[in-house]
Amino acid sequence: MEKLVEKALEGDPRSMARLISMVESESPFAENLMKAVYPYSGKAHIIGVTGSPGSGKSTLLDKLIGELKKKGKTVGVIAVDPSSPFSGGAVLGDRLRMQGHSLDRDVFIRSMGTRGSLGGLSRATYEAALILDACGKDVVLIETVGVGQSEIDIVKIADTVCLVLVPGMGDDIQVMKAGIMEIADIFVVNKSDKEGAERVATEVNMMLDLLPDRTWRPPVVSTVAERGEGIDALCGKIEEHRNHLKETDEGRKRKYYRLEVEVEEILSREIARIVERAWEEERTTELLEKLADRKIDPYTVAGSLIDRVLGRD
Ligand SMILES: Nc1nc2c(ncn2[C@@H]2O[C@H](COP(=O)(O)OP(=O)(O)O)[C@@H](O)[C@H]2O)c(=O)[nH]1
Ligand SMILES: [Mg+2]
Repeated sequence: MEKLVEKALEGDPRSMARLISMVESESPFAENLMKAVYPYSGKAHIIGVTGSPGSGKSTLLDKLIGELKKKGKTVGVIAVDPSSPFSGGAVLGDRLRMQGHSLDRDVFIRSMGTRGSLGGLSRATYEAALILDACGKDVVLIETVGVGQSEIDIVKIADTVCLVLVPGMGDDIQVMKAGIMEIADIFVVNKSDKEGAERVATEVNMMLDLLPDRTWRPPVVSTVAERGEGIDALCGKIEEHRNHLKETDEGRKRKYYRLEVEVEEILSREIARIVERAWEEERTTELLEKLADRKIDPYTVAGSLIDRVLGRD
């Protein structure tokens, strides 16, 4: 495994892919591998792109990759969208199609599934982003489908969150969903070639006016991803946001918040494992019968199990 980590850290795409597979499959080596790569992470700019299915996120990502490559940046992409697997599309182009994605050392693309029915981002998504970061990608782009929890979860991973909106999805505005407005750092009105795009932008701005003043007012950028229009402007705003994070206390606060969540999640996962194991040992037919006969209640059972795990009995 050491060899594999070493090769991945040197930027070998196949090794990176294998490390990601290991965290995705919850391999017993996953924890040690994360410990090994962790010290090298924390340098990449992690950008989340979220929005409703069909809003053009993948198309936008495709163009963003092209733009970032032009600037000489190395890019990692994680697409958490089981409904539309990321193809790499037009910009990655023929050269890649000829040699296969895995041979491109500048752009690494990985599709991942969501864990759980609500589309929440899995821990593995976060770990995959950390791996790509540690392996030297300057930018890690994460595409998530904007349904429910995953669009909120993205703040736990990304430095910069871009929310993609499109005209013609009803003027109740897609943004009104609780919490979404607050998590977006940049609003992208994609499909601006369509009628009603300007109104969407105006409405977002009006809604931003209602929010309490923050040190960063999210800009609203209009794009036509399909034609590559507005991509420079978007790149510019992404860069501006990154600088804002660096120059203000905001960046540090976010980092601390994420580290808090990270430790909390690892703790919950580890404790859940310990408790599950203890319960498996304790769970006899006899005990279940006692529970069924109401000779003992589940609270008492759980309580004494916890006492035993914690060594309190
Ligand atoms: N008219 C128009 N169509 C677009 C634009 N960007 C993407 N599309 C189309 O919208 C559809 C969904 O795009 P996709 O990138 O797969 O959306 P995703 O589900 O958000 O990843 C595709 O048919 C795209 O060609 C745009 O700026 N204008
Ligand atoms: Mg997509």
